[in-house]
Amino acid sequence: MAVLDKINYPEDLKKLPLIELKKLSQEIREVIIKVVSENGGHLSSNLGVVDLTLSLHRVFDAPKDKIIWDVGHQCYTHKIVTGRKDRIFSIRKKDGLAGFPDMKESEYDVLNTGHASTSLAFASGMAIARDNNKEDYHIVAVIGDGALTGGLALEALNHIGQVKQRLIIVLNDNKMSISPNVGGISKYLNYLASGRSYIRLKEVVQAIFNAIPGIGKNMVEATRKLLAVLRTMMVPGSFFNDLGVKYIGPIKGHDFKEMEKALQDAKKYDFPVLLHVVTEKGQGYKPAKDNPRDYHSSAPFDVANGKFIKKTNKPSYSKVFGQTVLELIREDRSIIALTAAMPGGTGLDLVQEEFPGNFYDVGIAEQYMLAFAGGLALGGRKPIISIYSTFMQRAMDQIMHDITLMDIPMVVGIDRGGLVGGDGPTHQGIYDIALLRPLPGVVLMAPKDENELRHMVYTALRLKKPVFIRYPKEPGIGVPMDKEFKELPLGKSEILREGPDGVILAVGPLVYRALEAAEKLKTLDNIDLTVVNVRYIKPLDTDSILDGMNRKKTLFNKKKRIITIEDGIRSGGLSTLVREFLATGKVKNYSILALGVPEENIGVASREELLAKYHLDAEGIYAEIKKLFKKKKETAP
Ligand SMILES: Cc1ncc(C[n+]2csc(CCOP(=O)(O)OP(=O)(O)O)c2C)c(N)n1
Repeated sequence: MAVLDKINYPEDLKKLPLIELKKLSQEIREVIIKVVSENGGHLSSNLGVVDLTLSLHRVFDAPKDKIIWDVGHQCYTHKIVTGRKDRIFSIRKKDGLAGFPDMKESEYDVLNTGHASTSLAFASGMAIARDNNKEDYHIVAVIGDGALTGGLALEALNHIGQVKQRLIIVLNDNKMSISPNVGGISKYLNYLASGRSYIRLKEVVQAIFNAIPGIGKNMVEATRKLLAVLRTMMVPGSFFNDLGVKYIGPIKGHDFKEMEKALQDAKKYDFPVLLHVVTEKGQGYKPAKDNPRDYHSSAPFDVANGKFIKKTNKPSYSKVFGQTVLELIREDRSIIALTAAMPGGTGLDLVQEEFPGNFYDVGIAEQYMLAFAGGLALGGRKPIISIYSTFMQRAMDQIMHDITLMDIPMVVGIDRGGLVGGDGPTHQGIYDIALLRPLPGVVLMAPKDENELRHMVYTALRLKKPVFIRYPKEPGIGVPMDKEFKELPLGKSEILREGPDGVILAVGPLVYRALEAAEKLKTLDNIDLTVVNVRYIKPLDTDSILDGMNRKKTLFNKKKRIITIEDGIRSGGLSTLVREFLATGKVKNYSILALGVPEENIGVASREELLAKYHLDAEGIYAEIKKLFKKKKETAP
């Protein structure tokens, strides 16, 4: 009988002898590997924290004690042992378990997470609230070495060390963010984990004595004695201790006995402690252990050989973006490519390999990255950033205060703009248009396909302004790629189909879905529409709207029809821009159908399922427009 069969809740774990615990950890790894091989998901990180999670749930009493997972992508074992074992194969699927902690899903999920570095701030606030309420429970924040590079986490650490309330920080150090971790703190953690602080001290003391002329060699015995005393006085983790957070570690994160002893120990303190737990990403599955980056957010794969199951040979927008930046750097070395901890996901790893001097991975530091890019630009470099739409939200103040108000030139690729499958509400890229739209001087483009993306990056560099280019997480269309770059005239859209009955304005690759719908409307319903690839959401090509609306009169267009299609939040997005223009009075007697994402909390589903849900696939666009015209036809004279 599998040990997992008798585990449903944390109490069940507490009874297990060590031998069964080790067997359970193996069984859980097998489940995680199978689940991710089928559904896709965060493999490496989840395999890395199986033992840590089991230890936490054995030592603490959740849900009374609060265990907070930073980012939350590593929560699979936690979900398995907190009553969700039977649903684990539904993870990331429509109506299934969320891939991240979700308070609505379980009382064991203290916090909804997805964006990095929030755990310490929440833990700190909750600890103060607990103490104010005179309640008694433990608060444990589990944060990775990657998430600790985020400014928000460091701000929290700064405050936690000052207010000194009781809480436990478990630093899960696997030396990796998604890619190898970067920065001084990461180096410092490696130094602590290696136990080199004493060795280093020894080297320094010996070097000092040896450097004293004449007496150096004779002091060996004295040095030895001094080192013995210093060793007993040495406290590792001085950075944390000096901040006011007691450092405990390093602790072997796959050794249950050592971990549980350290966690029990941590419970005793009535001030903040940090347990430095060293784990290994991908533990238990060789392909993930050998290549933790590619299995970080993994596509489905064949368990037998670790090969990813490729659904298409069409290039992703991210890859095309990275390739384009690489080609541009070959011609112009003043270009600097920037990512905040996502070199692989953004395609900028191509630049990192060929031009490491023209590339910076700043860690999970989106705010810093934008301001840093501002500095590069003021100094005469040409920054090109790639950032996921959802994480760009973090850097909105830098975009406003530090970039657009000074009109500092840079190119920002907004990757995963629009509806994003799998990861759920925290990872949606649907707010970018609405956030950027009101900012003065900003140029915002969206390519209809991967070839146009190349021209946009090229054009953006030449505009010498803050330029944002938004593209989705889906395969490219598979169009042929132009060898030569060309400039796309600023603020000009592209008319792809002409018809007198109304005009569709579509954003990004939704243009192709709109074209498909328009063809079907013509063939089946004799509704003949103009289709415009918006290209520039800002500045918007209002001439194309006027042009599209002032065609010859037909049965359908007595009232002017305009349809906006965007996979972003409707309020504040393209539809709002168009409404604002129409409200100027230049167009009379119009009506607008705005297809986009309503203001609601989006559940977990694939991108295609979400597009269908919001009538943004070809079928949905067709049906919605047909409905609109049916209404019209009935009332037409
Ligand atoms: C603000 C923000 N930026 C980027 C990401 C993307 N991201 C998800 S997990 C991750 C790496 C986190 O590394 P670490 O905290 O060490 O956890 P590990 O996966 O190594 O366990 C990154 C960069 C994010 N979730 N949030």
